[in-house]
Amino acid sequence: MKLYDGGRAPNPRRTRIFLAEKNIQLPMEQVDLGAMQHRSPAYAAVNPLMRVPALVLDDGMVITESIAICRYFEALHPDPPLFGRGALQIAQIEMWNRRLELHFLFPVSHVFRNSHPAMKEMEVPQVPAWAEANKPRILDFLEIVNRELENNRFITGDAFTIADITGLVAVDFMNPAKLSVPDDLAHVRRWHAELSARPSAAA
Ligand SMILES: N[C@@H](CCC(=O)N[C@@H](CS)C(=O)NCC(=O)O)C(=O)O
Repeated sequence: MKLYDGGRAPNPRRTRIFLAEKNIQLPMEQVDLGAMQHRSPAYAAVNPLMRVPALVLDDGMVITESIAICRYFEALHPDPPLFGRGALQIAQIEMWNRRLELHFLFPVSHVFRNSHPAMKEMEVPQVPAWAEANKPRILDFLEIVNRELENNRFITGDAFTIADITGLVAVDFMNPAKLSVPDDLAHVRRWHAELSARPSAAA
């Protein structure tokens, strides 16, 4: 089994944090996105979408998509449960993970990819107006997250889950996108500080 990893990029990091929370160690191969290694024919043979992460199983089967890889390991190692247990909890965690992806991580990624000079080669064409259009949407969504965290330690309640991992990675990804959590969103800041202090955040 081997995990193709992508350094500081947010989606591979989601998988690494998840594995660290589960205390799972895997052989990893670094794919250097800056050197465009993920566009090489060798990596395209692993993942035709030319994105990281990708997990290759011992029989050669490939799983891509950070969350699909996490779900694979959740099924193999159910403790601690990071996708929830029971119909309601599983649905709530899925809901928040999707919300945090669609309304936070992806928009931050659009800002970074469409405005940062280092992304010129990867995001073709770069559309600066799309970067600008996403900025207010991120702030509007963070207001909702802030309200949710008013009475919750983690985004779905008392337990740390995959949704918190997506949130942590998205807040950290604001930095290279030249964005930041506004000072008045105190609950988001408190949440981010607690998530950052977990040992898995270093993954
Ligand atoms: N939905 C995929 C997204 C994978 C993805 O876009 N990965 C980025 C790094 S965070 C990548 O490989 N980018 C390379 C490129 O855009 O050319 C997942 O969750 O794994």
